[in-house]
Amino acid sequence: MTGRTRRGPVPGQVKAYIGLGSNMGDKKRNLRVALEMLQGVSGITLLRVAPFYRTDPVGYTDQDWFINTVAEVGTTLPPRELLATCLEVENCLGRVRSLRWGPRVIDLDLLLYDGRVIVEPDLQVPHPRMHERAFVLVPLADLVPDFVIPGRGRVRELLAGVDRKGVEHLEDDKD
Ligand code: PH2
Ligand code: MG
Ligand code: MG
Repeated sequence: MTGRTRRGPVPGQVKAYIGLGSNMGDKKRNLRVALEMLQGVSGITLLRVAPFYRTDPVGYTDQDWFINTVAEVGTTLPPRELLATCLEVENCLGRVRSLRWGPRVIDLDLLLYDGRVIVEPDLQVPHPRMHERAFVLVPLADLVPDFVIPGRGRVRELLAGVDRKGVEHLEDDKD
C-alpha cells in the first residue's frame, strides 16, 4: 500500500493531505486501520501513503515514540466535513483526549486542503505547526517535495531548515 498509487483521482475531487500519528498500543495497526477507515468513507479516495516513520515525541517529550505518516487523499468533501471525518476516525479507534500533545492511540490532522488557506477558530489550514515539524515534513516530502505550503514555503526547503534527527524510516514490514 505505502508509496503506491491505489487508484486514480476522481473528477471533481480536490487533493488534501492528512498527517497521521500514533504512540499507544499497536501503533502500526492503528495507522493501518485509520487509513482503511478513510478509504471506506464515501467522498474520500486514498491516493498515496508515505512510508511509516518512527519519530521521537515532540512538544511533550515524556511519552513513547510515535509512528507518523502522511496520506494524500482525493475528496469531494468540503474541508469541515473532511475534518469531521478525521475526528470520527479518531473516535472509532478509541482516542481519549487528555493531555494536549500527550499520548494518543491515533491522531489525524488535516494538513493541507486544495492549496487553500482557512483560518477559523476550530479549523486552520495549512495546519499551523506543520512547517516546523520534521515528523510531518519528512513524509510529506516523500509525496510532494515541491508543493508550496501557502505562507510558509516549499516543502523540501522547509525540511532542509528543520532538525530531522529523531525521524527514522521504519522497515517495510507493514503486513
Ligand atoms: N503529535 C503531537 C505532539 N508531538 N510528536 C511526534 N513525534 N509525532 C506526533 O504525531 C506528535 C508529536 C501533537 O499532535
Ligand atoms: Mg497532531
Ligand atoms: Mg490532532
